[in-house]
Amino acid sequence: MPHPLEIFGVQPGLLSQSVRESLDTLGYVSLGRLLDDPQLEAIRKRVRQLLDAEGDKAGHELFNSERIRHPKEEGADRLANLVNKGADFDALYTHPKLIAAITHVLGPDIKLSSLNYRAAKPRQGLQKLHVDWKTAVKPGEFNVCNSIWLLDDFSPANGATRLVPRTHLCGQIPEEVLDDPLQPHPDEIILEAPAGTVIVFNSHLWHGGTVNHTDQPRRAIHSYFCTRDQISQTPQQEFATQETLARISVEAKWLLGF
Ligand SMILES: O=C(O)CCC(=O)C(=O)O
Repeated sequence: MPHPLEIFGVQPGLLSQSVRESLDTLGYVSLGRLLDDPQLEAIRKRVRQLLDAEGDKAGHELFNSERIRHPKEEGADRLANLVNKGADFDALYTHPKLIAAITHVLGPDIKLSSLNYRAAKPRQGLQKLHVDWKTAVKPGEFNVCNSIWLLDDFSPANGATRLVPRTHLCGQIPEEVLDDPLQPHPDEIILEAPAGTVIVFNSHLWHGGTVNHTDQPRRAIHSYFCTRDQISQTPQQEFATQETLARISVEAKWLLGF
């Protein structure tokens, strides 16, 4: 029986050496524009429908989780549990290049932790520099890895994500060493890339949202992975609907932890 990663077509060589080096040394990499215009338009349309339909409840699966409690964020709109909210989102956690990058960081035993939407609202969206883990870890002992699918062009003007390169290797977390994690960091970079791009970043890298200075929301979907031994942010097996299970592949089910 081949490992599910082989069935996904995840083999050495799928990622260039420079991509692997960037993940290792800087802690992040752009995989380029993996969504074309029709895919992007379909995803944006579905997101608009969900925001309208869910109203004040949008993101409730994230905020009400008994497992990993996520504080409600006034400066951003959220949607959660996107695995079960339409086929248009399937590619965002099953794309072979994405899986190759995630497994490069976490090793072969991964699963999807959550698939959520976040949009920095106009003139809001600033987040503290943070990591997506409770404590500092030793370099190489990584438990979580994130990716961000850009639904809009990202720029310093519209609340793009900031990252502090190489901090996944520093063995420290921002809240323990920074006087004010809300402030700009001298070494931070702000992502700039066209809509449709996916950026993979080690979740132990210091990162956070910035202020959206425009009058349009800055939209993105986070496809967030952990090692299989961790508790996922969304209980994927519990939440998986009959419709999802009938639609997705055996490999996708494996990624949900089945
Ligand atoms: O959407 C972003 O720019 C970053 C979001 C983030 O890091 C988070 O919500 O933990």
